[in-house]
Amino acid sequence: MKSRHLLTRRKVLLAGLAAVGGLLLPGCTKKLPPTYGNILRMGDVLTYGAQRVLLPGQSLAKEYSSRDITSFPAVGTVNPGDPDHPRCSETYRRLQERAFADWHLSVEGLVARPGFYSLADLKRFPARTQITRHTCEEGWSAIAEWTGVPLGQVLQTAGILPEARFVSVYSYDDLADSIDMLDAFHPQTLLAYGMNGHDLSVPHGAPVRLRIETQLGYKSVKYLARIVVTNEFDDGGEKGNIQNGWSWYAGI
Ligand SMILES: Nc1nc2c(c(=O)[nH]1)N[C@H]1C(S)=C(S)[C@@H](COP(=O)(O)O)O[C@H]1N2
Ligand SMILES: [Mo]
Repeated sequence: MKSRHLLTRRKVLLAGLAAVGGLLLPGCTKKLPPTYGNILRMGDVLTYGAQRVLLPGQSLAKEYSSRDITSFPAVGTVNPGDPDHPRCSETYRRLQERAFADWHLSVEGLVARPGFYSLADLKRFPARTQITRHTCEEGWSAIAEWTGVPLGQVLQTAGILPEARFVSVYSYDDLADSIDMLDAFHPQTLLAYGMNGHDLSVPHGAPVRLRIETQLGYKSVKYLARIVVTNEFDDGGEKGNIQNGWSWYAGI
């Protein structure tokens, strides 16, 4: 049983490598990341192509047990409402003062029903809780329990249109990022409002952050303000990863 499994995996691997090799052939363009064509982004082509071929469907990131939960540093922005923060947000500071009672997430773009979702609205969806390892590009990792609503459920409720290809997200500390539909509808991709059984704290991205368990830590954008469904790739300009030297696709 075990060896059969291994053999199957090996076959899949070989098929996968062959397909990656064939990435540049016409007809395979959907395996290319939207950053294709920029020589500095060749890493995206390989990791995106390999993962999209080797991990067909939606294989899950490993989930842990509560015994495995570790301490978890907060990095990058730890409070966008702090006046000393270089990208301080007055709006965020006011939302924080009222314990995020006035916070809402805007869902717009290629959806049939654009609109705003309050924290209470998001908590009315069936919740998912998962204990996963966060891996930061800077070389540390940590395990926590996350609770939230799968992003795919919110997108489905908003009525995603057939031509949609990407989901862009915008944060209160003025970051912009995007993911493709496979990651947006991945069952472990959450709009997370809980961490280790508590409301998400400000240092970890209150009131709602993304959890993208299929990619490196920086894709799990904190302090969400807005989600835009698009069919055109937006690199986020100065607010995006690419101009700041990071890959758009950071699969793990
Ligand atoms: N809005 C926002 N999201 C962000 C960041 C940030 O600075 N601002 N940092 C990213 C990075 S590099 C990592 S490793 C994780 C850190 O999450 P944590 O602070 O909960 O550990 O958030 C990611 N999401
Ligand atoms: Mo990170």
